[in-house]
Amino acid sequence: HWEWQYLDLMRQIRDHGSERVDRTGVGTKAVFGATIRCDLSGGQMPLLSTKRVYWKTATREFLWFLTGDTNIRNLCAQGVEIWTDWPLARYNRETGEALSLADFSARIVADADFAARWGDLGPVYGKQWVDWPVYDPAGDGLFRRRPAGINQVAQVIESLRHNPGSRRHIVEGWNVAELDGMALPPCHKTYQFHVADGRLSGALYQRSADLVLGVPFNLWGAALFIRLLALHCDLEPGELVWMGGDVHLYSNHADLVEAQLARSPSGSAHLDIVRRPDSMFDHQIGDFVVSDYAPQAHLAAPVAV
Ligand code: DHF
Ligand code: TMP
Repeated sequence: HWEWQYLDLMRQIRDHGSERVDRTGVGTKAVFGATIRCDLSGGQMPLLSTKRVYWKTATREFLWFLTGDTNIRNLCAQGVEIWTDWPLARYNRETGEALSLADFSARIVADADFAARWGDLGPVYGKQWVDWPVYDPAGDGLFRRRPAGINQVAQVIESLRHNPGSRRHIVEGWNVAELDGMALPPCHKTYQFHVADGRLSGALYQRSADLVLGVPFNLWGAALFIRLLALHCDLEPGELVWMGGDVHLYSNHADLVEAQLARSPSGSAHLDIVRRPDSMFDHQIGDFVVSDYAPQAHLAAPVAV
């Protein structure tokens, strides 16, 4: 079962990881460099069974990336709060208030001006994926921003369709010039796709990986990316290769790690994409149906901000 790779990595970090003081101050144990491979053929997905993973939330996040949106307002309006902590921390820091997440989120949804002022994460994933900014020389030593940037996802769809043998099917989030403006520099930073024998495989390089909270979502998102590209390029899903740089366990997840390591994988979840809109950018949450998913109980964990 593919999930043993995840559990073995978790055990490896618990037992042999280096203790590191991290940006958040929480503290981690970490290893550097790890791989998880998962076969996606037959519709199988890397959805953890040893705890419930909210795949609809992860799917909503992915669809939000595809719109190019970087404001949390559309997520909050759908009840998705996985990005709310970072704008909230900034709001409370800069105003001196102590707004709760629920109140902040409600205000983001109710008040468009407030959302525009406080809900934006900066030019994160969505922006770089579908609207990577381009500057042309204006002739006077200055540069002018093109009205529309590069849609890397659309370009990869084109290259997969017309030049499947290419080794350049890449979607990159790490825009060096814009890192300063991002709430968090991209963690799942590089995707590469690969066609062989009519099958589309994908690799994700994740520079920094919270194995407990982030990685379950990132595995799902990367597999969904492959499935959607395969659907729209008439290819069969191949394999997901996940590669982590700094892969860590936060010290305040220790109890949860023990609970999860006491469990064994059960069953294997499948995803059906039940509607194929003309464009990959026109999917809705109802297009995604998961079957054979009977996970063990959810394990709640605090997120390090
Ligand atoms: N920071 C840190 N320290 N770890 C992260 O994983 C992380 N991920 C980010 C942004 N910053 C981060 C974006 N992705 C959750 C999952 C993914 C995610 C952020 C948060 C999370 O809290 N998941 C919980 C609850 C999900 C829910 O209630 O919908 C989980 O148990 O999966
Ligand atoms: P860092 O920018 O200091 O590396 O902190 C980012 C933290 O968020 C780190 O614990 C990794 C985690 N993370 C994920 O694991 N997956 C994600 O998709 C995101 C956005 C963050």
